[in-house]
Formats: sequence, C-alpha cells, structure tokens
Amino acid sequence: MPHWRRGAPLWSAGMEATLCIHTCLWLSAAWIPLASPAGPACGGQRAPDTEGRHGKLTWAVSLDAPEEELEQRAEELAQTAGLVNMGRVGELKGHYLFAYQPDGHAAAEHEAIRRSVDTLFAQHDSVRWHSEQKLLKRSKRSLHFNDPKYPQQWHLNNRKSPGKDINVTGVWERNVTGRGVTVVVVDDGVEHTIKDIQPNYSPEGSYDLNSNDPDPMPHPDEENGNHHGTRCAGEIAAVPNNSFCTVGVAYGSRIAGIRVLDGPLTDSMEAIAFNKHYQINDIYSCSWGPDDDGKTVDGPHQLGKAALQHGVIAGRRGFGSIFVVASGNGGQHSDNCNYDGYANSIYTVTIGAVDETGSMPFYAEECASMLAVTFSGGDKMMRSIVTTDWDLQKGTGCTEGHTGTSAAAPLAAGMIALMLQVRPCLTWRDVQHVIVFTATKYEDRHAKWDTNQAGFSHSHQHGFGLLNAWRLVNAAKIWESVPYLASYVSPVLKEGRSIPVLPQELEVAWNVTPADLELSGMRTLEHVAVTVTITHPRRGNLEIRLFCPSGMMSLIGTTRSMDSDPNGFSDWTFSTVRCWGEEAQGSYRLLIRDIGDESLRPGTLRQWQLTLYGSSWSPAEMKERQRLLEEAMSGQYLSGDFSLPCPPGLDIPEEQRYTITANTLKVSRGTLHPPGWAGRAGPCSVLCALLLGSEQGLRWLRAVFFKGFPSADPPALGMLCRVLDFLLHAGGLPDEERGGAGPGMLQPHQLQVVPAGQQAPSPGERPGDGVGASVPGEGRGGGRDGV
Ligand SMILES: *[C@@H]1O[C@H](CO)[C@@H](O)[C@H](O)[C@H]1NC(C)=O
Ligand SMILES: *[C@@H]1O[C@H](CO)[C@@H](O)[C@H](O)[C@H]1NC(C)=O
Ligand SMILES: *[C@@H]1O[C@H](CO)[C@@H](O)[C@H](O)[C@H]1NC(C)=O
Ligand SMILES: [Ca+2]
Ligand SMILES: [Ca+2]
Ligand SMILES: [Ca+2]
Ligand SMILES: [Ca+2]
Repeated sequence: MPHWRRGAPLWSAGMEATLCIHTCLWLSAAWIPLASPAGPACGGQRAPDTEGRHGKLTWAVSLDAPEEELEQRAEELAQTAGLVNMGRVGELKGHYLFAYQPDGHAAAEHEAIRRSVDTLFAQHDSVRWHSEQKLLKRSKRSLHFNDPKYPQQWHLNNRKSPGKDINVTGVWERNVTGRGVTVVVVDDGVEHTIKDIQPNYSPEGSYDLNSNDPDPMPHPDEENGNHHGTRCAGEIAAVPNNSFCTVGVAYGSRIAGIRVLDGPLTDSMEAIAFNKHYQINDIYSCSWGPDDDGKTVDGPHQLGKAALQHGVIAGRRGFGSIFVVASGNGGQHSDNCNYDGYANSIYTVTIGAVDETGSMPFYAEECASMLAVTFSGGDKMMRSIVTTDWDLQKGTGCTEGHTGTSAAAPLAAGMIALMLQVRPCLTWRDVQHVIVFTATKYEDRHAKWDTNQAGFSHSHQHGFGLLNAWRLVNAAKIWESVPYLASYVSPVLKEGRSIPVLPQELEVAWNVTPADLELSGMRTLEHVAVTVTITHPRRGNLEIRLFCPSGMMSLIGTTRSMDSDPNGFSDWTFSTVRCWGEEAQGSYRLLIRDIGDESLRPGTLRQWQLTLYGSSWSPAEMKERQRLLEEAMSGQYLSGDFSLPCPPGLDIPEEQRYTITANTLKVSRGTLHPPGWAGRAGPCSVLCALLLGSEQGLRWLRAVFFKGFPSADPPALGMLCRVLDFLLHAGGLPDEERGGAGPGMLQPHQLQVVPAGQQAPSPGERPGDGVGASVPGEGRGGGRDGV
C-alpha cells in the first residue's frame, strides 16, 4: 500500500511503538508465563534481554511481502541495515523487531546509525513503516481519587461483588483515559458549568437544537426533568480528583452536549443531531428512543436514517461516527428492542442493561440486535449509578440514583472512548467487531445463551455479554481494520400467504448461493436484516423467527400483549447480530406464527426481503483474529505502548449540501445515468477514497461496478466516486426512483455505472442479482408467488 509510505511522516511522530521488553521491568506476576520462550509476547525465538534499557537502538518494522517470504525478507533487511533481527513482534504478522548490537563502538555513533537506518528503511520497497523504539518511563501506579462519591461508584470498581464492574481501573493505570476523544450526549441538555463537567466540556462539539443556539445548557422545567443529559455526561467524563462527586469512565475525554429532547422532536432535528459537528464529536451517546409502551413500532424516519448512514461514512474523518443507543426501558410492558429502529439499525451500537448482580432488570428489553450489556440500576434492593447531576432546581450536582438503560449506554460510550484513544482509526464496524469479540458471557439464570457457528455466544437478553473495558482496550490496541463492508440484498419476495394460528406456522425461505455472493466477495456475516410487510388484525399476536443457514435462531419479532395495532408491519426492518461471523451462504428461513385464536381473521405475509451485511473474512481469518485478541488480553501491547500505525483519515467538510430530485438521477434497468453530477465539485466520496486507497478496494470497485469493463481506468473510477458521493451524501434516492418497492437506502451495490459511450451489459450477463443492478423488485425472478 504505497499511500501508507507516503503518509508515514504524518503519523510517525505519534508512533512511539515500544515493546514489552522494557515493560518487563515493572510488570506484575501476570507477565511471567508470557516471558517463557514459548510465550507469544517477547519476541519468540530469542530471549528478551535489555535492549533499549541502556540506550540501545531498536526498530519496529512492518514489512510488505507475501506471507511465505516475510521471514526471509526480514532476515535480509536486518542484514542490509547492519542490525540483528530479533524476530516477529508477538503474533503481529509482518512486524519485526530489529536491534543494533554494537561490537564495542562508542555510543556517540548512535546518531549516525539512527540516520542511516532511518534513511534505508524509508527508501526500502519492502518496508511499509518503521519506528524507532523509545524508552518509556514506568513506575508503579495505583489510583487514589479524592472524589467523595468515587468509592460508591461500584460500576467502576466493585468492592462488594468483585468482578461485577466494567474493569476499567487497569486501563486508567496504563494512562488510557479517553484523551483526544470527544463524546457527545444527545439529550435534554448538559449543564456544562458544573464542577465535574466544566474542565472537560467541549463547546466546539455542542449545540442546542431546541433553542437553536450553540449552548446546550438545560432549561429547568416544572417536573424537574431536564437533568438527564447532565447525568449521562458525568458518567462519561466527570473530572477526577477534584474533591467533588464522581469520576467518569473516560475522564480524559472531552464531553459535548446536543440539546434536542426538550421540545418537539422532528425527523430533521434528529438528522441534524446525528451529524452535528461530526468531525469533532467521535461518539454520539443516545439514551432515548421511541415510546417503551410495548405497543409502538418506530425508529428513525427517512432523514434520521440518512443521517446515521451519512455519519458512519463521513464522520470522524471517514472512519465513521460511533452511535451508541440504549436498548430501551419497556421491559415491564414486554417491549422488545427489535421494534425500535434505532436499536435495529446496523449503524448503532445497541446496549442493554444489567443490575449489580448481572441479572436483567425488570425494565430491560431484549432483542436479537442487542450487541452487549453493561451496568445500571435494578430493583429497589440494587444500587444505581452514582454520577454527576445538574444543580438547578433541586439538584445538588451529584446523584446516586441514575438508572435505566439510559445509564448503561453512556458507560458503553465511555468505554469506546478509551478504545479510540489507543486506536483512533477504528472504523464504526471495527468498534462493533471488537465488542462482539470481547464481550463476555456469564451466568444469569434468566438468560439463554446460544453459541453460533463462529463460536460467539449471544443471548437475546445480554447480547454478546458484558462489556469489559480491559478487554475492549487491549483488543482495540492491536485491531487491524476489517475488510470493507459487503452486502447482499435479495429480491423482494412476494408471498401473499396467510399465517396460521398456533401450533401451525408459516415458513418461507430464501437461498443465498455462492454466485449471489461472488461479486461483493462476502464470506461471513455481520448483521442480518429482514424487511417484512405483514397484515394482521392484532400485531402483538405475532411471533417471528429468523434462522440463518447454520441453524442459529433469532427471535426478531416477539409477541406483545399490549400491541393491538390492526395494521401489522409495513416494510419494517428487523435485524439480528446473532449470526455474526457465520458463513453467509445458504438457506435463510423465516417462521411466523400467530399466538391468537381463530376469532380474528388470519394475518398475511405480503412480502419480505433479506439483506446480509458482512465481509470477505473467511471463517479461518475470523478464528485467527479471535486467537490474536485473546493473546493480547495479558496487557502486553497496552503496557508496552506498542502502536500500529493509523492512516490519517480524510478532510471532510462539515456542511455538504446536496439537493436531490427525481431529475438529478435516473436509475433504470440497473443503469445509472447521472445527468447532474458533472458540474459538482464535491469531494471524492469518502467511501470511494477509502476503497481507491487499497488494492482490495480497487478490485472490489472493478468487480462490482465495472463487471465487463475490467480495465476501468481512474477517470471512470473518479466519476464513480462522484456519483457515490452524491448518493451517499443524499442518503439514497427518492422513493419513486427505487421503483416504490423495498425499504431502506439505495446501496452502492444496487447500482451499476456505465462508462460513457458503452452499453450496459444486459441483466442476463450478470452472475448475481444481489449485486450489480438489482433495483429492489427487479432481481432474480422479479419476486415470487407462494413457495
Ligand atoms: C489525587 O489527589 C491527591 C491529593 O489530593 C493525590 O495524592 C493523588 O495522587 C491524586 N490521584 C491521582 C490519581 O492523580
Ligand atoms: C480486569 O483487568 C485486569 C487488569 O487491570 C486484568 O488483569 C484482568 O484479567 C481483567 N479481568 C477480566 C475478567 O477481564
Ligand atoms: C499520560 O499521557 C499524557 C499525554 O500523553 C502524558 O502527558 C503523561 O505524562 C502520561 N502520564 C503517565 C503517568 O505516563
Ligand atoms: Ca441554549
Ligand atoms: Ca469529580
Ligand atoms: Ca422499546
Ligand atoms: Ca444496532
């Protein structure tokens, strides 16, 4: 990847990769097994000695070479440079440690050696990046905070029930506190003048959409209600050691507020909130959602959806805004977060709550799209979350009574801030992956855990399990980005079949073939979504289950006694994370049953559509990553301040206005004619730039968009960039352009760009319908009648 080389100076300054060798000096007992020759940590073959300690020179080098040649290249390069190859850095493929082992020369030569080695590495074709190892000063630390309520913050450090906390203290001890990361609380305001907030407050990331001014200060109201956002902000970033109240999870981060919940909320306000200052705000903490009354089915509307999608594409310099949402507090009304479009969204990190004992509290909702859980209050006997409060009305600036999934989501947001400090270039999907890979299953008699084909355990109650700051940060530290997002959309499957009452049920299926997946390159799954249109006289009587090819079952639609809505579901998208990591190919089955009685007329499954999201990762690569992460859990990379280089990201202007009308784009029979694009001076699409920046991305672009034009040249790709830019910024096409059918946004893979002067290949020439040209409804078979 030549651009890495070019980009090197941009990040080499911050790249103080230092290995475990130095840290052996002070590491605790946990270190010992790893220091054995067989251990994965200290340079494998050769016993770790004292390089660096006495000012010897060492370099970490990342090599660009075919895997089977790496060892030899490393050896050769070390020789060329007059250095000794100390072996691979732990399990990090292609990363080697070279040392200068002087034979009696004076230390005065170090500068000259340093210069010549740096020059050689900088010019060498096989070197992706290199970094001289710096000595880090380390001393034993333990944290004593003088904040009076810190001892009561059991969720940070539980002395009463050891282990029932987020395990963050070891992360802080390694000086990881969220520095350089900004979290924004999208809520009813943030009282940023409070002593525990003010020093960490980010006015640049803040806004007030209720009063349309830059200051999100909450307005006191009759019910004493607008303290919510301030409480959430304190959980994330309360200032430590100021003799006041509490300590935040990511107390080194900056905290912003967007005031939006104190007044009527519209789709467009929500959309503005989700993208507000998105080059400043890294993480959006959203502890709110549709009514939790057990009868609502709602989520972000068109603009809100577009803003979420736009945020993950263009936010955070293209790495993607992180949206954390609470799963909801409707547990006592049998509400379920699969009826909540914010929780269902693939762009959000959906977080549920457990109480101090690890059990599901009465208010918590469950669903198949739950990613993980963290702590909050429970019933009266359980302790709640102790955090900052406002001091308006009856507030004192500190509270012991924050609870609900509202209190869980900000803890997750804080933990993600810790991850982003150690690895700022994690993408929105990387963050979700790291959570899936590191959340821990635990015993709770209410929870039913199922282990999927990839070895991940999930329960509808607890997602993939408890978030653990130590595991998250250690994994983040060595996480290399997942391959680009691949997706597949089935045709709209017209069924028109009636749904029998229990004990019978309706079963429909759709088989995803290798050819379907060929163009996008998808091998393994992330989210699986199903969009259904069902009519039924009493919606709450329906139960909907989705089976992935492995047999893994997701209860995507639970029965709800309060939900007597007579209209059923109209293009509602359910999603599940339960098949994460499984193979994408095979038969997906949707089973629907009606728990009502025969007094009501039966419901009908009108149509459904399957959407798969995933990547080209093979099951073996997934396993390998799991193994790598487990090895990192010893803390070796975190402690040693080792860091992988991060690409710098892209300059993306904050406001990019596009208007889209039926005349600016035409999609017909899978061919995209963009009459309006030529004059636009928009930046190359972020997605496109990311893709163009890598071999893999280029291959994919050519395969997906230029099937039949394998030699598509850069100008053609550039045009594609602008078209994609246009589409993605606009968040999709107007309904009539989508043929009126199908939910969601137009996805890039649903389009095909035809270079000027060439004929579009006819639909018959394309091997897969899920990619290429399938405007929903025009795919394979053009829909089906009963199976
Ligand atoms: C907190 O402040 C006290 C003095 O009040 C100091 O002794 C202690 O080291 C500080 N703790 C941290 C973690 O900075
Ligand atoms: C919690 O963090 C400590 C480091 O502070 C680590 O040694 C321990 O293994 C972690 N516990 C779990 C359950 O991850
Ligand atoms: C923690 O990191 C900050 C910023 O990089 C640095 O100024 C500080 O000295 C570090 N503290 C320790 C104890 O390493
Ligand atoms: Ca204001
Ligand atoms: Ca404090
Ligand atoms: Ca809900
Ligand atoms: Ca989600």
